[in-house]
Amino acid sequence: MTATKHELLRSHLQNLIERELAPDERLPTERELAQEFGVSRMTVRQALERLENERRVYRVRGAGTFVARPAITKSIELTSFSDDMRRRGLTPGSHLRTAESIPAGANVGFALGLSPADEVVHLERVRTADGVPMCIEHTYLSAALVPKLLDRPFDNSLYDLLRDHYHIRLVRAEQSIRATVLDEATATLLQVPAFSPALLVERTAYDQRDRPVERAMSTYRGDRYAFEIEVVRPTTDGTG
Ligand code: 16G
Repeated sequence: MTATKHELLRSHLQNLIERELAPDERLPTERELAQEFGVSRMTVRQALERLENERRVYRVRGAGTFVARPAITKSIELTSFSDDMRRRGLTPGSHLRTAESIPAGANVGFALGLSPADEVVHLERVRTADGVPMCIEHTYLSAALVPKLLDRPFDNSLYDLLRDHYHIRLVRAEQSIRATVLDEATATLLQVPAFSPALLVERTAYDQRDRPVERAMSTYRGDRYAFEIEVVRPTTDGTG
């Protein structure tokens, strides 16, 4: 019985958010919803809190609950270099410098859940935006998951290739960003002076089955690249 009321309330709210109301429009009050669905205000509040945590609504103290704008930013999406550049209005490019099959070694093996002797595919690519080098990328993929990758000529998006040929969709990643300076060889590839500042981004990306598929080290030139990261304050107070 309660479950049914609960479900009705949820689907009603969903419908309001997705179809009936526009962003920034106000939802009915907790009291109105409680009355309409014959549930306690606490139940309504919990449903709204859940939607708030999912960032589908936002609440303004003393004013009510409002439909949130769909917020899609780089920080909450796992994007590829190609996606990132296109979004900035630039044309992504790639020069493949190395493509080889090698033993994983301790660090990459650890990240990919392999033993050090297991084979990985290593790709080294200079990534460009409108033809300008932006980043040097070393990518390691578990060889068992991408058979014959090295036989495929590819000079575009790795993530597209993984999706289209291997049915691997990368859905989440653990990532760290560190400041660094470029050694001479890397600086030459990026066409900047040696010892220029750079950002080193290390990523372990997981597929839809939560298998670690990719370990990547991307070195971005510091003068041309900024990471935009959205941070959200957790909502805990339950006021409305
Ligand atoms: C990004 C990823 C890299 C991935 C690449 C795929 C970071 C720090 N790195 O550069 O791990 O291999 O995108 O891009 O985000 P692609 O699909 O354009 O080849």
